[in-house]
Amino acid sequence: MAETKAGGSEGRIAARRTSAVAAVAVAAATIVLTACAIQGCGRRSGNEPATLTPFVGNSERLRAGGTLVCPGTDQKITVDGRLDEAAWLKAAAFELDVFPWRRDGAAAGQKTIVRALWDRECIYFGFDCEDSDILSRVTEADAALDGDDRVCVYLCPDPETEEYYCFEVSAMGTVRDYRAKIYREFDAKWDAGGAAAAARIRGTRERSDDRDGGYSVEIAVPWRCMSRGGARMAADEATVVLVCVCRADASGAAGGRAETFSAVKSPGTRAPDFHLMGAFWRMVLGGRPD
Ligand SMILES: [Ca+2]
Ligand SMILES: [Ca+2]
Repeated sequence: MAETKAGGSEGRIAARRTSAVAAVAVAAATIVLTACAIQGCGRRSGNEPATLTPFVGNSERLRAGGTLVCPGTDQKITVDGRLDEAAWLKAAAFELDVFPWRRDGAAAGQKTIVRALWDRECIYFGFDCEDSDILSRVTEADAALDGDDRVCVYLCPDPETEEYYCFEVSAMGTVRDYRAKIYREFDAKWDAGGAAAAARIRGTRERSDDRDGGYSVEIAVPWRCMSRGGARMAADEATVVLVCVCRADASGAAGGRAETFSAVKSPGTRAPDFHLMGAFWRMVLGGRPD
């Protein structure tokens, strides 16, 4: 269930329309894959960083061919860029800890933690991005976000078709959605009806002479906007979706707009490119909310 809070001040910028949906009942939320010890997690307020769940090893397991179990939730997720719903504490969490194309060979760039939840209406992703230099200037929906700080979710619910659905959200909450097919067949006109996204910035935008804290993003993607088996998709427990989650970290340190990419796994290409099946990994829906 998603609801977007539109408007607001800097740091709370809603990007998509409200998607009010009916209430659904409870389901048990399970995380099979995670060795997730929830410590020091509580509801936050204001602009506190959305640092929630310590966890270790999920991304490594996904790289090794493991499957991420995405817990169901019966809690309303308000898509406002704040991961302060209690449901996020039970989400499946992983880190974008691979930087496939860093020129200097350094292992680590800026930290990104991603969380995922689902209910009958939507799949939800929450991002917490450390970012010392937030660059985000594109305000027009569906415009290219190259050069802006952004996070990306690609969902492939029907692997046999190699068709997938793309959601890119900038640090200021601008959304670009499109449908794609391997390899790089893009349908920019496709629109995810009912999808919602919002972002919150901790710091300043478009200023590289100060040090920012980072930004957080919430995304809600309705199942029904995607198709599987030639029909509108409906989610159920044990549904498997292939997922690629990545981030482009823009920085202006060199006077231009350099980008550093991170993800769960490297697609193995020389040049930055996540539009390959090798960039995807498996997610299964757990804990049915009905
Ligand atoms: Ca929220
Ligand atoms: Ca940045």
